[in-house]
Amino acid sequence: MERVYIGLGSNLAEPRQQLHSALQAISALPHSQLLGVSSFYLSDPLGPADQPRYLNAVAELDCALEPLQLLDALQVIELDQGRVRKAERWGPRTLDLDILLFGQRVIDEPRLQVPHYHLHARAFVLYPLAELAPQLTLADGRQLSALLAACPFTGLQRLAPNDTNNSLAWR
Ligand code: PH2
Ligand code: MG
Ligand code: MG
Repeated sequence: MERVYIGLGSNLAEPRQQLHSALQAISALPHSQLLGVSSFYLSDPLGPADQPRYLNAVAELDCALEPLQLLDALQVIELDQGRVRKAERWGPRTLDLDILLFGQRVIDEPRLQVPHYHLHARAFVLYPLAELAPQLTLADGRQLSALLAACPFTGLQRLAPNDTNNSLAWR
């Protein structure tokens, strides 16, 4: 089993429902156990500005799948929830599931780069991740706390737990 963190994002077609459905599907993944879910955060879009704000969160799991098996399973969930892959980079999407961290592994393959390439600079990833793993150290030795200190809490709005109704139910 390795400790895995998955970033969830949606800015189309009822983002809150998208995240809840995705979490249900993640909790049913084989050889995996969902351990926790961060608060949900509303975030200004990174990339093209003419798209709705995103709803973002991070999920923590123990996973005995291989990274590419997990990626396959997450892409099935994305497609099940109406994800259409478009050419536009960073354009709007119903559901995006990104493997942020996979234990202490460093993966650089065409389909998968771990740690996720922009993890260190994205407030909508770092703040929810820090709720789950404030003491985290990345494989390259960087401390999550140091990354957070360098990443202002801007364009981000943390929703109250009873607004998202998620975290504790998964523990
Ligand atoms: N995902 C993107 C592009 N831009 N912006 C926010 N706020 N949140 C996201 O999850 C996001 C984004 C591509 O994956
Ligand atoms: Mg993404
Ligand atoms: Mg993605």
